[in-house]
Amino acid sequence: MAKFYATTPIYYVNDVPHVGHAYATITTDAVSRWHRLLGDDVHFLTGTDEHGLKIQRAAEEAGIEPIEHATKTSARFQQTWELLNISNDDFIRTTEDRHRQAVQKLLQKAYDNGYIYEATFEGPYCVPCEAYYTDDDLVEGNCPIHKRPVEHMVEDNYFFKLSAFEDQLTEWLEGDDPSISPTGYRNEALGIVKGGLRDLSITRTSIDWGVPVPWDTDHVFYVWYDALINYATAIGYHDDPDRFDEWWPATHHFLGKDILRFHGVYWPAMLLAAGITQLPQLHVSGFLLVGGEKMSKTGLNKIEPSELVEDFGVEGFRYAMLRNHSFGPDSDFSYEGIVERYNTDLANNFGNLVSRVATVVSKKCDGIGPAPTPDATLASQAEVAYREASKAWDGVQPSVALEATWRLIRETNEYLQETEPWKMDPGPEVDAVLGNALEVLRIVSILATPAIPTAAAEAWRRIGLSGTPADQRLPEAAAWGGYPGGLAVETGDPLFPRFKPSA
Ligand code: ME8
Repeated sequence: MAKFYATTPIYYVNDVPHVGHAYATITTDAVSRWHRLLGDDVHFLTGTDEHGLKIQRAAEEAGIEPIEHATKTSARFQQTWELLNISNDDFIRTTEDRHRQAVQKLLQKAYDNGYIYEATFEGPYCVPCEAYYTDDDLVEGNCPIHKRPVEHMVEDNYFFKLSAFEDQLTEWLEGDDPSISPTGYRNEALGIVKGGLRDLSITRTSIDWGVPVPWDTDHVFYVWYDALINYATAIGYHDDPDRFDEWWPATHHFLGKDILRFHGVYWPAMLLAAGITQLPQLHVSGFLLVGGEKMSKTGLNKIEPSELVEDFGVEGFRYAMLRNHSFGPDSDFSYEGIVERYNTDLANNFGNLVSRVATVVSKKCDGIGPAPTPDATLASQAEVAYREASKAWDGVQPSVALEATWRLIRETNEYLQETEPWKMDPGPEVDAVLGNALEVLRIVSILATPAIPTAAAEAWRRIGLSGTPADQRLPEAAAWGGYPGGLAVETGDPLFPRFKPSA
């Protein structure tokens, strides 16, 4: 069985989850669910990044210990992912013992292999980034990302010989494997490597909120070098090497473009330094923007995922996030965009198709769903939808996959509009039309499962099928003709009631 190990970034606990985090996690969840449909053995990891100065200061401001602060906020992330029906198999916190041990083991290996040395470091530091910059990186003396003043720091610390990996990283990035997608981000990482790599300061003595350096306990590892290792920790790097060896080659990191440098340059070099030569695949998204600015918890545009769930339901929110934002480029986020998408695709198209078909089956076929016909036009349209959706999910393009799926729904609504089964007399003609529409609903329920698993399962149940669409296996389950006919079809409340913004 093919393996698929999917990871989200682990989120900082200095503040609560926002829509940008939800976007990253929902995308990873949907792609993981797609791989489960393919029958892959999936391991899906998310978690929280709890060390570093940023967290230490946030805790000080709140007047509590860092661990207390981290535990509270980490719980907020876990609750949000539960609310959003995220199917993660594990949730890692970097303050866990399993993680401390893995960090120490991996970096000790890099040290033993001669890739870590001690020196004094001095330079501008941005606390929100948790990163040192050079004077050249700064924009008018400010952090290039946060546009805020930096702090001047002087520290004795350990350095990682990043400069030793220029050739290996270039080879990896230029190689045949799609190491980083979309390609623009691979080129960006390549540009960083080709621009020349300086060694990195990877430890701190100025703070103690971190993982101690095993060979010199006055130091803790700087938060990023601790954080990246979470991906190795969770699959047994420290305590179950066989498990690690099984999963590691199937690693897919999902991340935003803000942390490309860490994942596409530093992390692969750290792995190589520790003797891990198989490098992960990266899937990089752009930012959701509000009024042209990156959406964040500190911006004016702060919107909590739970507020959107209140208005659109879990699946309305999930669907709109996946469908409205093409994975890769920056994308404008708007509330109105969700309203429009929800009403058009979920209420008017999918929801309407489910109710319409059930109602006509109840009137014309005594509530018993007929079987589809083999030569229906819809059969070839369904085949195209499957082919396109499958290619798009494999290539981490949820918006394209859902568009292909919803095209089939629209085509089926049009088919009903043209054939008007509600005007037909009971008999073989109406049976054929409704059987075909039911077969589309069966296929669509499977294809929509990564985005809207609960509504898809409900549609599946209403047309009389047993089990759930998530239990089906692709590609076989998408083949035309799977709806057996003779099943009791249920009418019910609208799956997605039309949303009317309150005045
Ligand atoms: O960087 N649009 O954590 P973080 C789209 N702890 N995605 C967004 C977004 C937006 N406006 N804002 C955030 C960290 N994200 C580190 C990661 S991993 C070893 C350590 C998403 O809490 C996006 O995926 O700042 C981004 O990369 C991630 O949240 C950063 O989350």
